[in-house]
Amino acid sequence: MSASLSYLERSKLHSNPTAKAFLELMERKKSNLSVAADLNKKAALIELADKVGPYICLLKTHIDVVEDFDQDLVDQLTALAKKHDFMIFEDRKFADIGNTVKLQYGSGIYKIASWSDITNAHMVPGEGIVQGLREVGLPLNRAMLLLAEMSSAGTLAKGDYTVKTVEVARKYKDFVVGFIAMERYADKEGDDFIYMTPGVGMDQTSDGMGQQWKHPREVVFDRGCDVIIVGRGIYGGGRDAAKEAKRYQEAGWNAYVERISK
Ligand code: 6AU
Repeated sequence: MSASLSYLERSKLHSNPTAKAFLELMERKKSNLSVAADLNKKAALIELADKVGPYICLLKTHIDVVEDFDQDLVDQLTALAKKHDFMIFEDRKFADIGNTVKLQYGSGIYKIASWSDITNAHMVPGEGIVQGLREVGLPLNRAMLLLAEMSSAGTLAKGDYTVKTVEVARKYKDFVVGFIAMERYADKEGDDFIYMTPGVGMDQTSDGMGQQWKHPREVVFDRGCDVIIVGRGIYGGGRDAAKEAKRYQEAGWNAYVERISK
């Protein structure tokens, strides 16, 4: 059912303030594009965020690959998020016991919970990982995605693993607002999960290292997902990142409009 509703209508179904604000932002900005900014220099990351900022709803970071990370990077990214009206998703892929992920999320060098609106986690350790992250994230109004599936060839996140992941998400809906997934699963009464899908590219289908890229229309229209996550398709190979971001924004948004109008 959720797949046929607008992002704005769905924002009203969420109690998590970040999920609500994120769905409103998508509608306001006409963007379901997240850029995966996998760059290892602070200046390059800031430059990319500023260039693609007008076209995205979400900037996805891997903060631990930045060689010259400092608090100023976080300050500049959060200022750009305000300037261009996007949110930040640190793609940390937590994967440890509850007590450890609490420390990894809230402290250390990166203090992810202090600046990242959304983060994600694997379900490998069991539901304690959600409990630990939720303890830190909920008081800060943060939101989380569970990795229910992956885009890479040979992924073990499938079948029963995916089904169990969705069950855990339903238990902690105040914090787990969606999934990293390759397709939308059957909605149950009361479900409204946000589906974010990596492995999106319009010009190539594979990177030779297991990544598998699909077209935005296939992801949003055919598979019913909500957010396209695009990295190298936008900034790779000397591409003009702003131009490509606009192209992906239009492709993603058109597929969404087509989906909710059918
Ligand atoms: O478009 P790309 O292939 O350059 O970048 C894809 C981005 C990378 C991956 O770490 C991430 O998406 N990713 C994820 C996420 C977002 O959790 C899961 C997955 O299954 N595949 C994947 O590529 O930053």
